[in-house]
Amino acid sequence: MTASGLLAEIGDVGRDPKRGGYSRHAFELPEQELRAWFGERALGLGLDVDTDHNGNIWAWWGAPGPDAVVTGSHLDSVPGGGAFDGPLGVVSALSAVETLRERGFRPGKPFAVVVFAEEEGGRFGVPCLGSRLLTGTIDADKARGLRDADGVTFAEAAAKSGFDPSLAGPDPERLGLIGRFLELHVEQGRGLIDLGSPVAVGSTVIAHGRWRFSFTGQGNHAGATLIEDRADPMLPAARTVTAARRIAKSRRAARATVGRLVPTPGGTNVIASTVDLWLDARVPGDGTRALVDDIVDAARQAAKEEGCRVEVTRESYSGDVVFDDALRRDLGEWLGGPPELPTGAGHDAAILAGFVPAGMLYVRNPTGISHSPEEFAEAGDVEAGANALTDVLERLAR
Ligand code: HGY
Ligand code: MN
Ligand code: MN
Repeated sequence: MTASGLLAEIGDVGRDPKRGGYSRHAFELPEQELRAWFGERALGLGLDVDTDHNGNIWAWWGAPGPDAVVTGSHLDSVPGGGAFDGPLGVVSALSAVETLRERGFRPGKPFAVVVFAEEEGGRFGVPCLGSRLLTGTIDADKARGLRDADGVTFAEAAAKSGFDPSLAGPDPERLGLIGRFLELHVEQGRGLIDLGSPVAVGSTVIAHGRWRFSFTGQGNHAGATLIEDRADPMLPAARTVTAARRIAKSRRAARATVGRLVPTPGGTNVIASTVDLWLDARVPGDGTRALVDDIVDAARQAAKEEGCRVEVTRESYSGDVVFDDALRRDLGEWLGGPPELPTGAGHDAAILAGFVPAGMLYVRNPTGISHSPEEFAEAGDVEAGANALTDVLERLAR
């Protein structure tokens, strides 16, 4: 089945009627449905499927072994996300295996298709949670204690889904099997539109992190409390949002985003007692921390002036990543010299790049938009991406 056909098969899983797009979060029903779908499709291709202690699914073509060629991506989404971010890499990998089988190809090396868990951090707040656990780049106890918006911990959710959370953590044996990792992903930006090419090779991923700001004031009545008698945490929160934009704008290529802001208790006629907001900050090179420090200073100043307190917690951080040079060159040569693109989006391939030779292929997205229902890839480009992946996998797995 073509990559587009496989995408269509899951086109109705996890649709979010309120936000639009898809909400497919770790261990929730839609994601469980996608896991089952992937398992069935992989088994149908004669792959042996097993899920590791961190919730990552591995579909092996032949026996697991060292120097394995591994490809894949993720199936979870951001809230209200697009149809391609994650699934495109998974369906293209399945389609590549089917095409290689039809060509009578048999891998000369161990070969696996992998689906990483909780890449978006859409439920537990830390992106690439499955690949961070696999590689030991997150403390397993910290991971077990991560809570979703309802206060459910990762450990509780994992246990409810049949995993033993006490086993989550670094898996050096499995990681050690990977000889090369290659992730195909829809482009999240306009690079390929302007370059007129359907496919690109990934070059770098910029540093990025997430910080939680918790503002505490005095909850009170919206009508009975004079302005001068208030300690309203919404004010320093709002000032932090605008400060983040002002400060990021003053720095080359810096990005600072507040996409999530939660007042408690959240009543229309209630002055909030606390307001939590999450800052996503990204700067190429080592400028992220300095950017965040300035935003934190602005937040503290605003909190003081409004008679509120603020607590800032770093929830995740990944430094700049440059993909494996030799792999990047091979991909470029084998694909006839497509463009090379940097990205501001994080990926499991970037986590793995710290441990194994890893690379990425991007597929043109004519809207350039991602993390939104408007994310898109034309069927022709989806097939061009799947064909490119098939060709390079055949060479890597000879
Ligand atoms: O946030 C990111 O960059 C990725 O989509 N997880
Ligand atoms: Mn994403
Ligand atoms: Mn992604």
